Amino acid sequence: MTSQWQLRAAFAARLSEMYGREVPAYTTLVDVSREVNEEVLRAQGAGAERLGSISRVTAERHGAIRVGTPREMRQVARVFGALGMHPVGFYDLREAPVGAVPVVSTAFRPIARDELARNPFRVFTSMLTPDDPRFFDARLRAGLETFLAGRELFPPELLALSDRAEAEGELPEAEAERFLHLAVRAFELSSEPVDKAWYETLERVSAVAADIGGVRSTHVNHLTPRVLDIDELYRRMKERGIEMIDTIQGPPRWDGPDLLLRQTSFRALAEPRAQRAPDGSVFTGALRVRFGEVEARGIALTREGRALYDRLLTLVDQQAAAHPTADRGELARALWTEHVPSTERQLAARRLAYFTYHVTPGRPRDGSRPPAGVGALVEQGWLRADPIVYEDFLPRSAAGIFQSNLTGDGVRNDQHAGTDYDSEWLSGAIGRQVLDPFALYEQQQNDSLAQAAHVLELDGAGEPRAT
Ligand code: OOG
Ligand code: NI
Repeated sequence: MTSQWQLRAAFAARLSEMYGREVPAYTTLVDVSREVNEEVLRAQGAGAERLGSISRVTAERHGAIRVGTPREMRQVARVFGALGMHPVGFYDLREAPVGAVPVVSTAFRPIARDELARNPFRVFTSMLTPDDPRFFDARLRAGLETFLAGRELFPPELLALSDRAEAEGELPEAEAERFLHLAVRAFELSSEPVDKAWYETLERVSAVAADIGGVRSTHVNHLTPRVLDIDELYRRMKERGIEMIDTIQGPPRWDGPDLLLRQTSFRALAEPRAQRAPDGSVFTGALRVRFGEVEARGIALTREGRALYDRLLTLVDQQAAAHPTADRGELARALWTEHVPSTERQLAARRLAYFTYHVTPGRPRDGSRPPAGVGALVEQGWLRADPIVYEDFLPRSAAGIFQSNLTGDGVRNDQHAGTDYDSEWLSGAIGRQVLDPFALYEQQQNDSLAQAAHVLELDGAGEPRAT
């Protein structure tokens, strides 16, 4: 029998193999990431594994895919459900300041601590919003809906196997093999010719819309390895002559702990794709939609921590606008240094970041009472605090990633009001509850505190309280 986590790990590995064949520059990115990770590990020792074991980090990937309709979203949710991945977080990328990104998104990922440790594979999954009048007029909307209704992304056999894996939590070997084969194939780049005129009609509105609704299948848009030093990786990719986007998205490089998520990418490559001209002839053209991305992950922030992050981003924007020649990275670094606590201890004390707490083996056993409050317990060596790694995405970075790789800006007509979507709406569309990432981290933190309280109580030492 192959369990869900084994299916997930195998799927991630095979998708990686497939994507490496399709996009060779991806393999370079993986190689350089591994090189950098090994060096960081050698230089820092155990410290390098503070936010995940090296085996987890080495295998860690996120994928990005794009679908067209709630029906396709429900289907892909079944495939990911087979892999123990749940929709977490709602991202609305339509409000991006420039460029037309007519999608709303969620991330499918494992949620339990032990599942994440086994393999944290996650997929940023975006769904087109054809009914948003800022992007699509009634005619284009109808055209898109008809086109999307007529395609099948996931064969019935794959969906049936998915349901079985989800219901039973595992698959027999032969079925597991078949499931993996069909699942990987569903995300390969299709060789079916793209209708050039239709694709271009959509592309004028939005390159993302064309990539989703202009073709009769879906494909991995990128697959992202995790690296322990993204600044070093960025340098090395440039050295190799690979054209990177201008910036590393997310928090700046600074002297404090890694926080949230930093990402960068190389530019979308022109890939040969079969196309059909209006006269019916088929030729090989080139489309530029897929790219390579890499990321460094840091500690998950609480709502308060996240609000601080968002505030600082706004401040960086304001200062950058006021000083157009200044280096954005420097501006950000200065603001971070001024406003963000530079140690894990302070981040925990100010409740800006999430940690799990564990009773230390070396705690006093002389019958002395533990102090009240988690802070004091950690301070006096009763508890150890381990940071919780951020498993999700950042809307602003995601919008940046989308935009930096679009061929044209497209158009968004802000005369119209946009269609309202939120997490609840998406839950309804998917037919599964879209989970709140903050609640998941908080739960992990609380579970660890409850566990610690239990251990201390067994020792007759009383109970740690969260305040
Ligand atoms: C998704 C872009 C967002 C990320 O890592 O933030 C993303 C896409 O291009 O489909 O992958
Ligand atoms: Ni990505």
